[in-house]
Amino acid sequence: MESHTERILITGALGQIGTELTNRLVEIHGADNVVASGLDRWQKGITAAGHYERMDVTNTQLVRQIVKDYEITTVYHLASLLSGTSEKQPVFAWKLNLEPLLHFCEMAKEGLIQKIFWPSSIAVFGKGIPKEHVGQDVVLNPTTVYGISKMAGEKWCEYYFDKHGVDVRSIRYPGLISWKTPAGGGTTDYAVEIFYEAIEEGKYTSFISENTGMPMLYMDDAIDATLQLMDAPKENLTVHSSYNLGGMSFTPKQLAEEIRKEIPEFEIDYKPDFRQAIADSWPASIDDSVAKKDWGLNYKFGISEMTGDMIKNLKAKLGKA
Ligand code: VAH
Repeated sequence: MESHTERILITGALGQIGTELTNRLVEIHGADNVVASGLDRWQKGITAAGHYERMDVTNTQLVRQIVKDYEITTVYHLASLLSGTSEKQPVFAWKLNLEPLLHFCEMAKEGLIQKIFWPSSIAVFGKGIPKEHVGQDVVLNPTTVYGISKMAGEKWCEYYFDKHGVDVRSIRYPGLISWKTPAGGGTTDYAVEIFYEAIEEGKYTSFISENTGMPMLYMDDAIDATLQLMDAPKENLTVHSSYNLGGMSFTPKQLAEEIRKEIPEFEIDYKPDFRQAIADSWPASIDDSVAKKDWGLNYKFGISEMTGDMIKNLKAKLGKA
């Protein structure tokens, strides 16, 4: 009898999203049905997956072999360079952020895999649109390497759905904040670093200016949203590029004020760097009503709940409880 068990491959499994998504997928599907992969050597304790493969996602032959060997049905393809890093390595960013996605879509077209999740980003938005409450279907005019690569990836997702019925699903994540994995070269990662510095040094120099609002999301809500989208009946989905997801919007100044409620002596100053121009090109807030309608997107963490949870868990992680 055909098995209906999902066999899951996660690329970028040791990254910011991958670390937490892997553990949640193991809880749901069992360790033996989850294959974590990454460039790093096996890092015991980071991931609960039953299998780990050291895999360069740009090595298509190796990826195909792993998909076949483990009889993978579902791929969470997270491996990517983020915005800050991509600006420094545009050609490699294009290769890494696009080619593996294309190959996974080809594998799905061939019937080798059944379902794909791929993260896009609010970085696909750029010039010529309002800064606030940006809608699902506005013109995409990214001005960063990362945003251009994510816009192209969204077009490939839409193409493979329209032409070949490939079940590839995607979310335009805002900045993601978590305590389990350190920041990874993103423009929004000031909102991760600030917590480490607040706890360890009592002060932080932000590379984003004080009144720059950006859409942000706590990782718990990001993982919940990802699993909600992947569990949604295919016929309910009306977006086949990538769903807007807005989370909460705040500025470095507002976040610092929240941190001071837990660490009163915390001090912040501002020295914007090259990432300020990236942040200025992005919206300050997002309209995610289509995701709420299609697959029931909701949130549990606002800025206060997130700040409290981050500081509690980071203090324990850093031995400062
Ligand atoms: C970045 N954290 O800063 C990512 C995200 C919306 C930004 O895609 O590059």
